[in-house]
Amino acid sequence: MKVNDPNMKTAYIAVGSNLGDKLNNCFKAIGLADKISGCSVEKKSGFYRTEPVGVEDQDWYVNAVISMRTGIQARDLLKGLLAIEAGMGRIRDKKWESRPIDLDILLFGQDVINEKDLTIPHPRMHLRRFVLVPMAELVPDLIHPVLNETMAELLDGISGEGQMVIPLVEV
Ligand code: A4P
Ligand code: MG
Repeated sequence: MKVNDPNMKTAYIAVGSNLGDKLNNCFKAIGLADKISGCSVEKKSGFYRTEPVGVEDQDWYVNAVISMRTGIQARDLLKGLLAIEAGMGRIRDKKWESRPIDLDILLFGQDVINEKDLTIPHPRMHLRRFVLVPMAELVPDLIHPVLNETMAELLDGISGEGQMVIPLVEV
């Protein structure tokens, strides 16, 4: 499939890790995402250290967002991402809530999908600084297809309480 094929869409994927070598896990997952058939990674946000949201007693996460050009269906992209998660394993961990990698589809073009195993836009993306800070960095003017606000506006509208997001400076 050609890169400028009009059937191709831009998908935004949230990348997160709070187990093991978190930054390296994110790099590895992004490299593998680029190999999903019919897809290529286009842009990457910076990486951030982020306070765990909605869970008690967890280690801080490393989070980022990537954009992908994709000519496949959202459902097939999800399959590819779930295979990467499975391949990167949770083998040495006993509590499955922490994980070496989490890959969520945030947006898939301007598509709105409400299926049993797939909800797009991601139902919690607009509430989360660990998603909106990297999204506003990458595409501040991109409009959320349901809420009709830009990423920058959504970020402005949420409280930072309990949601620290700190740029990670690589050493
Ligand atoms: N699924 C439905 N819609 C989607 C979608 N848009 N993208 C289904 C990906 N998957 C989607 O996912 C469970 C199932 O959701 C998938 O099999 C798919 O069919 P999962 O990733 O195994 O489960 P999860 O991540 O534990 O659940 P969920 O609901 O995705 O959790 P969240 O809401 O993503 O929260 N704090 C910080 N700072 N950073 C984080 O990254 N992440 C979470 C996880 C909590 N707190 C966090 C972070
Ligand atoms: Mg998830």
